[in-house]
Amino acid sequence: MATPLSAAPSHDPLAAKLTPADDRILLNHWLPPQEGIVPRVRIGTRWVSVLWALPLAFAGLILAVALAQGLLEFPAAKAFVARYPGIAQAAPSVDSGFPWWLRAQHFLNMLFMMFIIRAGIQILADHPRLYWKRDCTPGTDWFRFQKPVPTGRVWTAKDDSVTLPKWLGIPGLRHTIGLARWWHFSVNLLWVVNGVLFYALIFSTGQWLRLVPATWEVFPNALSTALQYASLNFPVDHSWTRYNALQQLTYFVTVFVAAPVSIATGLLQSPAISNRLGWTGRVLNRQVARSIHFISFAWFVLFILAHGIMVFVTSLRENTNHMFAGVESKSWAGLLPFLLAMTVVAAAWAVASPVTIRHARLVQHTGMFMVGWIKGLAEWWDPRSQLSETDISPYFWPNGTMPHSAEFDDLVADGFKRYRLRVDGLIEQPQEFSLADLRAMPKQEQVTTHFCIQGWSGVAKWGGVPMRHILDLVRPTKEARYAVFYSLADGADGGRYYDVHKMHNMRHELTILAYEMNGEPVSVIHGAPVRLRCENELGFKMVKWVAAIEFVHDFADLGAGEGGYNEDHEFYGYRMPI
Ligand SMILES: Nc1nc2c(c(=O)[nH]1)N[C@H]1C(S)=C(S)[C@@H](COP(=O)(O)O)O[C@H]1N2
Ligand SMILES: [Mo]
Repeated sequence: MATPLSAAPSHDPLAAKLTPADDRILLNHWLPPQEGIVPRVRIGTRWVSVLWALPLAFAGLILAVALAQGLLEFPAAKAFVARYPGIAQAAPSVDSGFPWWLRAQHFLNMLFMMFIIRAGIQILADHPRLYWKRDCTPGTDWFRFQKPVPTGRVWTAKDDSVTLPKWLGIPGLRHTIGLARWWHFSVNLLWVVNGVLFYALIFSTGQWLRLVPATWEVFPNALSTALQYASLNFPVDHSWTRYNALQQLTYFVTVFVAAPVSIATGLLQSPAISNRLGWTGRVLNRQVARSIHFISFAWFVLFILAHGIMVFVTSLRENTNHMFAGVESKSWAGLLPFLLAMTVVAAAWAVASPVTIRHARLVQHTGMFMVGWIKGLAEWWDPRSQLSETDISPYFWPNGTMPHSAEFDDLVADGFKRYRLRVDGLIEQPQEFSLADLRAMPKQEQVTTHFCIQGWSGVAKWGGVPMRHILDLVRPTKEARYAVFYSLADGADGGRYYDVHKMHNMRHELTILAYEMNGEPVSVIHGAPVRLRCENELGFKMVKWVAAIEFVHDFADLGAGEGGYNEDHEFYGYRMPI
């Protein structure tokens, strides 16, 4: 039988166990640095360092030059190049030059990409492995810059994260995914707005004719251009009016393939979106999406490198005149604006990490202001997607800070017989439930994917009490706007782990208090005796080892007031369905 509590205590003792958190990253409290390794790619059963790409590319380039020069001695090859000089006859020309808006957008794109790419690498460093399968079983990764997963000990996803240099990642410290995500998503939004405007403007002005191939002859012409570049006898340049076919194809892929693919595969990594999409979300599951996202990132990096080099080696003066001054001339008009633009990018590059470390809370709040509303909208989606038992992952990464207290050890020792889940706060019926009480309630089972913010995922079957049932029993008052879940365990930085959810999140069909995982009582590592499952959120919102649930009107006075332990201490957002 549930034990009614006479009245909600005026001051919650668990709330007193929360810790305030600093608004900056305190280096001596933060997860200590850990080196990764040089990135490796798995080919069959062998792990090959990506550094091999350097000598291979060098050898490949020399070979390409030799081959192209040799080939162009043949009359047939010469005839081919004469017939397809690089720009198709039928390719339309654009005679409005490079208007100011196009030049401004090009500059903004460059600035935004610097943030997006660096913050993206930081996010990857929080789980420095890529997989094709949703399960993330150790050993099934195809790319990693971390050693193999150690065996014979609990190795959490947090243990697995690695440090990046501060000039590369934003902000470069280990496990700063919370802050990196604010940068990545906020700047992504700006980048998407810039991109949508760009699409609208190029299609309404005829500038699109530069980018979209209009004839099949683009392919032989692209081959011909590649041959000419490789022979070091560069094709004639008419980029003021028309790009050569190779250039056009590359730009086309970047603007119309890589960019949309990046956006789609980014969004598909979100629990709310992936779960909502059903079949698509299953085929393009989080790890497939994450791997493709990485490949399109690699395309962007190679493109930027090649593009940058070509700007210099073809004609820096003419190219910068086009893109930074909007003139077709041999003057120096574009050089100064170009250098200014590069200075702005370099300055932003230099300050991004130090500013983020010093003003972490500001970065968090700015990010919430920029993209928090989009995340909030996605939270309203019912996470309908359920999988079947055959989908259950053979391995499920553990994560978080395990309980270390005599209180918890005592509970484990007697099989949680003395465990009580306290439910109080703004409800009509404050009460305590034993594990037996919970087991006697209606049981719901669900096979779902877990999405950890760090990037890994795993499928398990969870069994427990629907939160809807608990709500019916305790009857929250009208004032209750949030449910606070307190853990029996502390968080990484001391003070109780806790997390806050909006009420509507508690009414979702798949929100349960789980006491079973894959048909067995939940293990201590995974949250015994009871852990929350809230399938439209990222993993950190699902408190393990739940001690109490309190219904409140506001969470500003709890901990540092951000709505949860990781929100307070690691600068995450409290609504995280994306
Ligand atoms: N009490 C508590 N709950 C927690 C955490 C924690 O550190 N402490 N970590 C969270 C994170 S980040 C994740 S991804 C999931 C991991 O659940 P699992 O260990 O069952 O995979 O638990 C969440 N719940
Ligand atoms: Mo997580």
